[in-house]
Amino acid sequence: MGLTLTEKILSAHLVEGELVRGSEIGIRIDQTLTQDATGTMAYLEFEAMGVPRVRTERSVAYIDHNTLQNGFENADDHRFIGSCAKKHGLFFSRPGNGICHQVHLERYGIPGKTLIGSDSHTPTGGGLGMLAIGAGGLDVAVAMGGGAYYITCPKVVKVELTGKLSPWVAAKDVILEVLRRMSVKGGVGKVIEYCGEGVKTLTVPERATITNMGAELGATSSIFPSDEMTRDFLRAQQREEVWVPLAADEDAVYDEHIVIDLGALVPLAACPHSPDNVKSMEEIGTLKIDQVCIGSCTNSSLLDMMKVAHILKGKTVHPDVSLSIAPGSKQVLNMLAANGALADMIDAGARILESACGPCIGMGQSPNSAGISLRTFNRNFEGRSGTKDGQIYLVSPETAAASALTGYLTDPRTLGDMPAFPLPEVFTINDNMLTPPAAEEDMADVEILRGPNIKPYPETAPLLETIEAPCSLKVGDNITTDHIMPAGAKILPLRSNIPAISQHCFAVCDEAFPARAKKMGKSIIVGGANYGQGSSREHAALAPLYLGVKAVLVKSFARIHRANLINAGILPLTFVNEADYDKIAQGDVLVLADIRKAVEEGKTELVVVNKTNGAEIPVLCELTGRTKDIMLAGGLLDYTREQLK
Ligand code: MIC
Ligand code: SF4
Repeated sequence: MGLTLTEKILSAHLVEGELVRGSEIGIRIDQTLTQDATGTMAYLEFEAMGVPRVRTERSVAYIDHNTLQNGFENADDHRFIGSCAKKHGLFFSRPGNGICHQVHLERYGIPGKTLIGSDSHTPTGGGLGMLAIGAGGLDVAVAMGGGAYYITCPKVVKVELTGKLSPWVAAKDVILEVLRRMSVKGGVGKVIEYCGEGVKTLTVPERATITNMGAELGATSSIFPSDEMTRDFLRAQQREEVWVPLAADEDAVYDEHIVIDLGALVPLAACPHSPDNVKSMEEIGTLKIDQVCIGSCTNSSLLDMMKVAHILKGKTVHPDVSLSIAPGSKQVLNMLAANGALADMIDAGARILESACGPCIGMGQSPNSAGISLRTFNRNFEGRSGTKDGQIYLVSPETAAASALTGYLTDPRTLGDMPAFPLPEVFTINDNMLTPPAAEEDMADVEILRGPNIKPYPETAPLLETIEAPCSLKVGDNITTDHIMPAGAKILPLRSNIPAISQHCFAVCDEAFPARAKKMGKSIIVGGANYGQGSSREHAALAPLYLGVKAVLVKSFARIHRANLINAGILPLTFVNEADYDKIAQGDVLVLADIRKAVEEGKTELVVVNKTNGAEIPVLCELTGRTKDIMLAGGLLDYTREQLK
């Protein structure tokens, strides 16, 4: 029986377990990446483990999220991460060098390698044929120290692409179509593998747009084969030597099969407030817009920017629209400057932003009151733009640029003939903003530079004998990590300070939650389906930990958030019968009797007693050998320290 590409890479990296769908496996990690908003915690955790130098083939620390520097906090974080990178053997991508996923694709990605990153869009590397996975900071810290990364052996979905995209229809429309079909929870526990004749028609940056936004499916990862297109891209990046051909076997067996005819696709948009609320321009109808933002790790490649510049050239942005553009990396920005495309954008009235995440994570450029904003990004969750009533539509760069000129959501196919946009023969290479680490013999002399806002990891404790605690919060389905631990210009600077950031926990849903939880001392959160979707931010587990949350009981979890809860020593529980969700109200006192003993004995079916109304609620506590030990120890940090002893 043939193997899928995912199985080939997994089996070449397997260090624990067997490749049996649904069982836990440990894999060796070749490369890691961190960004600054999750990175400070990751390096504090790495320091706490006591490993002097990273043991991966390549680890890179990027600064791209927190670049507003509205106060000393961000700048202190940059300095701290830079000094950690230097001391512990990592390359450091300085602020201004670009968005982690874009730069990693350009300069470091290698087909067939494994990459984990403390950012949910790490699967961007799948565009190069890497098995690239988003993870919590602590998992990345362990991998930097040479430890394995543990996942549930995924199912593999075959997405067969046939035909060729029509002019002005984009890679973004491909992934929006996949989201329309599979939904934001359709990818949980799965790797999405692209194949078929249509693959050959897509360049690496286009493939990367598709694998990037696979994160919004809840998928473990997404991957393309490594072929001649991959080779062309690596050659143009002057890295052809790392190319290897990779593909699934002809007779590989998949768990699901989807066929997409590229030629039949039309421009699409994800409507507020979910990336799977996908509609065609026709279905949406007339939509007057206030703002357009182009950029983010999904759509900020040179090819995307060249298309945008072409559309804007010689025109003026509509008087009612504010257009901002953030090219994804220094390489992209530099090439746009050299070839004149940047001048075309500026001339049309675009507001050029630095190469960073920017508005995608609410760092500036919030829309006006109830403003309608078209964005080439990957997430349009409520409140993420920085305003609660902003209406965000996710579209391709082509649709965004065409609409910026008309003032209305506009089908880019109305632009007429589309010229060819070829990949350059050579990209401009200058890695001067990627600082190498200190040589091994100089490591000891490097001083770690800490600022006053950088506080230690919150206190943990081994799993209690019995948990008796009130429900401090009850929420519905599809709660995102942007609900649990919002980001944006005001809150993001507190990422290195858990006591301070915890005061904003669940601010989008219930501003009184932090004070209530703290007052209760111990508490339990109850939620619906797909709880914790979105970001990899472990702060969505560390803030509840700090506020005394002992367990989270929901209908179902998103993958990374569930892992982050376990890593923080918070018990993840799911309802056996989803209808039992109605048997708990906020404030009810819940009891998990002899929970420690039950976990020690590996019991998975437990009962939560609602002391307030007497209901007995069966719940699942699915912890395997290793996650069981992590939970008993009080979290991954304590567990790893014990292991290292
Ligand atoms: C995001 O897109 O939500 C982020 C900000 O990049 C996060 C990471 C973070 O919260 O720092 C992610 O996707 O993991
Ligand atoms: Fe940055 Fe946005 Fe990409 Fe997250 S999704 S890494 S915030 S550009």
